[in-house]
Amino acid sequence: MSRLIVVSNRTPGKGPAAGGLAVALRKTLSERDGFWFGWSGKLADEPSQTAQFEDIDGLTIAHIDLTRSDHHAYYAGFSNSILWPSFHLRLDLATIEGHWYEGYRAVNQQFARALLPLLQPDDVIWVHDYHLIPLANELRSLGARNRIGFYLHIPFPTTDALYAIPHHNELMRDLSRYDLVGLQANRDVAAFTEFADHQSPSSLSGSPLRSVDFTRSETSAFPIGSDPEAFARLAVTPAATKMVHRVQRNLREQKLILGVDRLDYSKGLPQRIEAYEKLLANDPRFRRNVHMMQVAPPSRDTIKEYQETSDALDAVCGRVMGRFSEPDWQPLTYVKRAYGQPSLAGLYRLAKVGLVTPLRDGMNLVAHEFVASQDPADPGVLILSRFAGAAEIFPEAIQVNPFDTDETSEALRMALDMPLDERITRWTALMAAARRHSVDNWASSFLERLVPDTSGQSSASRDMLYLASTG
Ligand code: ADQ
Repeated sequence: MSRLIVVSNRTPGKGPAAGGLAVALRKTLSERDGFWFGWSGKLADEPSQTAQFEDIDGLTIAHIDLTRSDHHAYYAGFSNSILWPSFHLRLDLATIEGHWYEGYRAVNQQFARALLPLLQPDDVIWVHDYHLIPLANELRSLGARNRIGFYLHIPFPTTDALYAIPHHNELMRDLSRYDLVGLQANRDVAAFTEFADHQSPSSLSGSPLRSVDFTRSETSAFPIGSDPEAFARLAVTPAATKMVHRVQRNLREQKLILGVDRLDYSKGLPQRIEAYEKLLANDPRFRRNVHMMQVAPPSRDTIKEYQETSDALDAVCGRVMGRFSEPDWQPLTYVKRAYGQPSLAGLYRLAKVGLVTPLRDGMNLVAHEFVASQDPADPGVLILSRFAGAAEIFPEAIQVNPFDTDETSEALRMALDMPLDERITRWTALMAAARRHSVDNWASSFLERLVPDTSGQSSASRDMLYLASTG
């Protein structure tokens, strides 16, 4: 079996892997030879020319250091102030500084130069996420002939939003240099196809590119998932139960509504709290009988738009607290810190309602984890944004338009009043879907498509095609 090289912005650190993705890829890598390549997390005066290898909990990691200025332009700049907001259709929150593109390309070139000498001819390379769109092109221009796949964890933008991104044509040309481009949902494949069918006639850079040719690159939806069996087990471990008891002491008979997110403007947090406010305002029988907990640790907090989202959330939480709290009852707990997976699994299991209402999301693994952690005999209800990729997987959730806080408030009422038999029927279908779309199935279906047993085309003939297309 060929070696697998996983490439992502950051390499996993020591200790238990935080997210489902790290766990899944770690497992995939443990089943075959290969290594994980990426940024070490360290900033140096000079960019690393070669990678350092390290064994972390049985996983082979190769990492490089970046300079502070390259990292700023590549990560906080082009990746998270241009690509992230544009791909989430928040052009109003994008900061366009043209020079960040040079840092973004420089880091991708640095990744390619450090990775190339480590490659063997039949290695399979799997590149992750929007930070590294140009990597295949950079590797190919240095002579790499390997099968290279790319997976985009965030939504693919509409054509209009894509046109607003500086150098979008180069980025699309870069994507066409992958053998396989994996997207989260059918909606993303439709947006991608629309761009491919109606390309921008010229680039803004002044040097019009030839139209981008996708005929040698396959694009398809590979919806990511969680490890539902692991979450189901985790939710009843002593560590999870400890969290359940801790929260239950204060909740007593109140029903828990739970939100768990990174603090990010794409997650629809202020709108979610507003919907809860409307529930309490419109239906006084819920006061004292429900409690909402929002767990939202800060992320990317050097970026101004993230600080503003944090301030907006503080303000709306304060307003709801002031409006409805009584000396012996608070409607809301807002926790600005991350919890480990066992504590989260306990919280998911305790909650009667999982409120997952991003304004736009690639998939949203919290929805999967919430479903997997439920008690089959008394499951909670999932309220899900129809703009999360997960909406395609979970039609049995109560789906809402997260911008419409009246609709979300009504969904909360429905969920809190839902009889047990309907909760069980919905949850049974949701859990079956979570199992079908487990993270293991995701990784194996992507890799099987990237490296079919009978590819029908040798790497030499692919290479001829590639050279012909690039002139
Ligand atoms: P994220 O935007 O980070 O990921 P999400 O999928 O919801 O979003 O969560 C990823 C992981 O982070 C989950 O395993 C979750 O448990 C964990 N997490 C989230 N909030 C947490 C909290 N408050 N405390 C502790 N852990 C927390 C990006 C895309 C998503 C896509 C994933 C995977 O934006 O759309 O689903 O990648 O492809």
